[in-house]
Amino acid sequence: MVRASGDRLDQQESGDLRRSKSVIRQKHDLPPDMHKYWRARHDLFSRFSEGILLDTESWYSVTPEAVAYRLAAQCACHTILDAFCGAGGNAIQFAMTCERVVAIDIDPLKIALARHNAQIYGVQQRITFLCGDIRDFVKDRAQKDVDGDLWGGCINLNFDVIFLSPPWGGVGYLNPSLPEDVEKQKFLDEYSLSELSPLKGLDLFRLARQVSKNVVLYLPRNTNLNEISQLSQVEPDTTFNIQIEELWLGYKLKALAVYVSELPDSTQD
Ligand code: MGP
Repeated sequence: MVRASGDRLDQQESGDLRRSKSVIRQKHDLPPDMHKYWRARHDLFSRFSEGILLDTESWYSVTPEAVAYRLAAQCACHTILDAFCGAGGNAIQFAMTCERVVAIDIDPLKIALARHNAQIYGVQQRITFLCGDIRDFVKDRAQKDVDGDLWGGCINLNFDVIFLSPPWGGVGYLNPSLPEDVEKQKFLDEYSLSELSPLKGLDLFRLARQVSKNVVLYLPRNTNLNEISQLSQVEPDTTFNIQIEELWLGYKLKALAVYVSELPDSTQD
């Protein structure tokens, strides 16, 4: 079911969220191997102490605020789609550089958290939150005579940019498991785009291209660069410009941003 809203959470919803067992309110609600994320809480959200709420998955997958700030500067445009918004770390920053943000997540809890967190930053009015599957959103957009009221009236919007920060398969992404028949080589710990979910990297890119000419992916720092370059071959008749940016927080590399845009057709004068 799709529910759209940029409005404030009502008091009951806010209360429900605070009482939810899935929301982590203190360090010891996290497993010991995740305490490092608690220690980094003010890097994740500088306004953490004002009441930011996260569930377990968001603790390890939210984009740290300074990184989200950089991505938002790079993605500044009129209308942006955040296809896997999670607890809202990126959407909040996009709301500061873009006129309109549409933020989708399949998990209703993530949408409630993102709306709550956006309220703390005072940007909830610039974000339309939609609970649903990005694959359904794209499918619905492709329908002929699509009902314009679908997906909170966002179904027919022109998106200048689509941003994708999908699940990477959990905290073990730096040590991907390998098929037994693979011999030990030097770069065994490279991350393959085929480990992304709910779609493998190339399929995710194909899906994103149906929404916008400009696709931005937030990927593991150990992603195989050859696989990223294969994005350029997904549409044989289109020439792409692909830029890969290392996203550092202090002295630590956190992730890669991959910016893909279309180059003009040089055969047309
Ligand atoms: P990390 O490597 O788990 O943490 O995630 P850390 O503390 O930087 O690494 P360490 O080397 O000090 O142990 C780094 C960043 O990757 C996080 O801040 C998230 O923004 C991002 N990230 C991590 N995971 C597992 C995911 C994921 O599944 N999806 C997305 N979109 N981002 C993730």
